Amino acid sequence: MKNMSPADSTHLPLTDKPLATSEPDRKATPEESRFLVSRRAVGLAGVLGGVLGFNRPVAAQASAVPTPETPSGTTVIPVAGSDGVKQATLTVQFVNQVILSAEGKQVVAQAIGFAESGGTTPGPTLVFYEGDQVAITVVNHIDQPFAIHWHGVMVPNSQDGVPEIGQPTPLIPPGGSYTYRYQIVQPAGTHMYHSHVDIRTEMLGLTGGFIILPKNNTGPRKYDRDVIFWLHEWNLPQDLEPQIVVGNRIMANPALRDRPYTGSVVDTVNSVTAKPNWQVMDFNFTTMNGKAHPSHSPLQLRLGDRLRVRFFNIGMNTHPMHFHGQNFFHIAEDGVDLKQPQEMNTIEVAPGKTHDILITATNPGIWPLHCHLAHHQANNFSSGLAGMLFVINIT
Ligand SMILES: [Cu+2]
Repeated sequence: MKNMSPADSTHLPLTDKPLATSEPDRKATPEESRFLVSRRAVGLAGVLGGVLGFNRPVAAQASAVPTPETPSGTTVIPVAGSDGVKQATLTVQFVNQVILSAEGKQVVAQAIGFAESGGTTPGPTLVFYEGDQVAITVVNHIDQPFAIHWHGVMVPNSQDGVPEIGQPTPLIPPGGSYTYRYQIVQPAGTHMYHSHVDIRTEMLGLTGGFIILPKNNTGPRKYDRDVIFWLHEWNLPQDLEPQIVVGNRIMANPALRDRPYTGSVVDTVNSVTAKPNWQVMDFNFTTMNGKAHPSHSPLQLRLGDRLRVRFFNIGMNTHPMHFHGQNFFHIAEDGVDLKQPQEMNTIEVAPGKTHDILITATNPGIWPLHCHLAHHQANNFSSGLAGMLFVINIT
């Protein structure tokens, strides 16, 4: 984007022109000034925050590609062997996933996870680079066969992971393993991996993120931090008494009506360890990277930081993810950069989709990034704010 007019200045963080500098006390460029004063909907605090943010480096080095982070999870950057092939291993096993740990209570889902992510789901976020030759060995330690589908990744038919339709792709038996081999032939972007055999396996957690990074940070979208948020839904049996039951569906908990609001995030949640029921739509727990609020630690940002957020959804519901305090830019969908990034504050993440957004921290404060479905802002319909919510603290 050359010869940019002031009207275009809200899109400045997405231009090819590097904004980054490591000079600690430099003056803002005219373009940066236009961007900051043109920010809408952030209020005076946001504008002031943006001005203050000038005095901090936007990115340490313009050429560095930040390593994706997986809050409460694991990121794996495979290393090339002597043959130049990047190698990774995914060991699939039954796990006890602690999706909520707060106020002395634990909610544990008997799920499917990965040894490499410490026995949790989602699995480790795999990070490759454009052009990489990859070899990913998948080991089956559960009691049923499955195959891994590389969702959005352009692989040969034999590596696609859907044997039930006759693809020449292997079914990995219990106790067996298979090494998927292919070359990354597409540009950098955000993708997924998940089981494509027996829907139970993917609903119970046989999933993970797959990110292709550019070899050099020469693209138009500079950022300092890169985080992934895997969106997941769970139905777990919970002791809700008294409750209103219509058919077999819990409609409300009348205890909440007659009790003053306590603000407790787990006030109707008991400790439980159970198999999730994958056959229903009334999920009572929702998680980001396998944990429900308030089990996460807040993400800390400094004014001026540019945060790339990658959303993943392979579940049953679309999650309208909303951020408070300032807008963000939608920069990519299904791993493909948008030609015209869109400024917004809520993005719908439908099943099967990945979306990338860019948040430039201009408004100091403690802000929630959360799903806007009401039930997904609670743990088991409790009154406190919880569920699919992550706190971002901008200082
Ligand atoms: Cu949701």
